[in-house]
Amino acid sequence: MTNHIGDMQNSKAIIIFGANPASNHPIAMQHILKAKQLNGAKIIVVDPRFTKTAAKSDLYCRIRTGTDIAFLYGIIRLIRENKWYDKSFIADRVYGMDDIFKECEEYTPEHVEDITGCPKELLIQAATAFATADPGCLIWNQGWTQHTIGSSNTRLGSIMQLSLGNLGKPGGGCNILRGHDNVQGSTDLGCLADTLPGYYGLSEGSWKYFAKQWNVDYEWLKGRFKTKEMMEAKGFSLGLWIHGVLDKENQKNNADTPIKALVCIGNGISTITQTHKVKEALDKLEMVVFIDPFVNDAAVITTRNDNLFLLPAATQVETEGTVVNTARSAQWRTKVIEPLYEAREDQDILFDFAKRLGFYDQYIAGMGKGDKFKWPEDATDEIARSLKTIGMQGRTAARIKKHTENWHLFESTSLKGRGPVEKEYYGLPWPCWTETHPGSPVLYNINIPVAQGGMGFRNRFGLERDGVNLLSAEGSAPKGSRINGGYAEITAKNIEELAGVTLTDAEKKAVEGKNWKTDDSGILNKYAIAAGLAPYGNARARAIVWNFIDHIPKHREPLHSFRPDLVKRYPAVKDIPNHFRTNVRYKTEQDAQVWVKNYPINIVSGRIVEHMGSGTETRASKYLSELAPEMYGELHPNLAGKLGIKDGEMMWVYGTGEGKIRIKCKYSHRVDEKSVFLPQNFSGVWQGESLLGRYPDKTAPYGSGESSNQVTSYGFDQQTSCPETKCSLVRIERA
Ligand SMILES: Nc1nc2c(c(=O)[nH]1)N[C@H]1C(S)=C(S)[C@@H](COP(=O)(O)OP(=O)(O)OC[C@H]3O[C@@H](n4cnc5c(=O)[nH]c(N)nc54)[C@H](O)[C@@H]3O)O[C@H]1N2
Ligand SMILES: Nc1nc2c(c(=O)[nH]1)N[C@H]1C(S)=C(S)[C@@H](COP(=O)(O)OP(=O)(O)OC[C@H]3O[C@@H](n4cnc5c(=O)[nH]c(N)nc54)[C@H](O)[C@@H]3O)O[C@H]1N2
Ligand SMILES: [Mo]
Repeated sequence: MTNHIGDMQNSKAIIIFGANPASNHPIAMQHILKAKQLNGAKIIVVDPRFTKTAAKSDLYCRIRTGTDIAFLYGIIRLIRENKWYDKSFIADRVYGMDDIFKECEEYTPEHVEDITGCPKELLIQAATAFATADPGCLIWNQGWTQHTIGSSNTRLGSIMQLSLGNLGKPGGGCNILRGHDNVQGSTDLGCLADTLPGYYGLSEGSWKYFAKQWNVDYEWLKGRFKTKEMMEAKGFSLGLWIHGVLDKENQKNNADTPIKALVCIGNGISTITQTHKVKEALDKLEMVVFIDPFVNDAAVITTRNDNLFLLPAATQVETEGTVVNTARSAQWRTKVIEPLYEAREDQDILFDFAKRLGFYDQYIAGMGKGDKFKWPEDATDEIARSLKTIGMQGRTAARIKKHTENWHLFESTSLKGRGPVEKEYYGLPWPCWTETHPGSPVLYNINIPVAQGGMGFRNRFGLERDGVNLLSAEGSAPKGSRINGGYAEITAKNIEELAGVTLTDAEKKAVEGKNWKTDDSGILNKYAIAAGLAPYGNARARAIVWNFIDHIPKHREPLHSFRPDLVKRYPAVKDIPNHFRTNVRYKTEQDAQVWVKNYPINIVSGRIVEHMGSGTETRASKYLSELAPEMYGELHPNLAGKLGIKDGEMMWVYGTGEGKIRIKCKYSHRVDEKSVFLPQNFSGVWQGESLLGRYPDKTAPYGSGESSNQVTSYGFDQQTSCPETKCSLVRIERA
């Protein structure tokens, strides 16, 4: 999220794609409603389902799932045609907008209507309301990311904001609402298959940097991997790990080794697609461990009867440490009670794992205090020291605690503090470059100095591309900058010239061979910021990503498309070998059959307000289960009528894979006549059979139901490998 949730109150128009904050982010929704009521903001919702959020909007555009790119190009075409774009922002701060303006040509309102199903008048109204408002805020969430082209959705949305100059200003921005309370924190810390903490890559240089941060020997680290090649290769991702268990072909990408054991900590496994395959994989592994305060729903999905371990984890009120919200602000969480019964805090379980596996000393070495470390403060400070790429240096445990203790002194629409936290922003949103930096509430804002949270775009991809300068133009540096225009990322080599300083011999020695991402001394950041320079440089935002499959975002029909006639014009990419160690099918899956012939109904997938994620936690609540006790599918009465299914009757839903579910039919006008809405929050029933008897005594949830992911289709994002839960076809019959 470039801006923050309170900042939405500063908007004049808010366009929401694939998010339903009225159900899923009720706090964010309050800020959105305040923007509407107090600031006159127009609210536009683009969603295949008429949600509770849509009910509060000024304009609702229903589109077919997986067609957001066509809709966005339709908006961008209108922006170009009507000259609503921000000419100087594009000229000074963006690379590659010409290619976007060219690509949008084919997306006339009529053509967009044909692809998306949204009447062209609505597209024009939405584009007009959003593009003529200043500033306009873009919100998205999982309706955009869980697609084969999810990464293209998020890129094109951001490009739309660039074209309007809506980045770097309060009330604007690209604002993803996201999921669990610490999703941002967990990706910051490297809970990803393709990065080290802080989004450092997997190259030898990054590993060597972290060996130093963690106080361990690089050779020792390397020795933990089968080969150096594996150490530097992307791992299996959450969506794809099952293929490392089940398919010999994929194991070739994993040094010819099958995955043999799984430790699952804080994840509901029924929430990835193809749950029937997940079961197969769980059954086949040699050992499975769940670390969870509840009985993880996957533990009853598997029918293995040995080497299955449930380790009771403490809940968040029984533990302490930082969480990071979607807007990059950190908060200190204090322990309310000691863990009850046999439950143990996650880190203690992991420390014990490390002891028994023989690397405990190395595991804790980064905190630099041997066995005398203080948890979680010393770990927080290690994070602050090491994660320089996102500017975490200023986020020490002491500062974060002070912010949380004084949270009532911060103003919510600007995040600005008063009194003891004067001139700082709540939770020190990163980048927070130094221990005196206030944090950065709005990314890429050049109207304030770097020392006060300003910055341009990062210089990450070289200085020029095909003869075009990638640095930003004259006049587009943050306020108070020593250099008026663009500049490269700060290194030991250029600091003297760019910051206009002369380093002492001792300083030179301290920073030798270093850059802003690797300098432990803090000298480079200190001088850069004193000269008004962002340590990561000042460059153009890229509309063209030459190292991605699609250099600019392209509409591609879903693998299981409702419109085979459009597949020819907008085909999926070629199959991708070794995509997160898995050979992933795209074009061959799309062409395998005319899917819609046998599976004529489109899934719209999403959440309900009563339950969270797999529902493991919330379905254990008697009262929430009373409100939403069972799984269902929403069908338009006209479609249900055609299928001969009455409201409240049971129906079988068959997926394009081998999965099927037996669920209740709920008549609803929220969906169109070709779709079924399936909530994602149930588990505990398997193809018509209850699994409740498989739970250990007295641990079965109050509410249970079939998991929608039995019937979501095969498909993974072409860049990130995120499972495509949001585009699937099914067949429905009366049960
Ligand atoms: N009550 C509750 N709150 C939650 C959660 C929960 O389970 N329950 N989960 C939390 C988590 S982990 C997350 S990630 C967030 C998710 O928050 P959201 O992203 O808001 O959640 P969803 O309901 O999955 O999806 C949002 C919308 O996307 C729409 N959609 C589906 N396909 C498409 C498409 O192709 N295009 C467009 N434009 N829209 C589409 C759906 O109709 C839905 O209304 O919520 C968090 N908050
Ligand atoms: N069809 C469909 N599928 C989807 C989605 C969709 O929209 N549609 N959305 C996707 C998204 S965005 C998400 S995030 C996932 C859902 O996300 P998941 O992470 O798969 O689901 P949760 O139920 O939130 O699982 C969290 C697990 O962690 C446990 N837990 C809670 N607190 C702690 C703790 O402190 N320590 C430990 N060790 N464990 C803890 C809970 O008991 C639970 O078992 O679903 C994904 N799948
Ligand atoms: Mo999520």
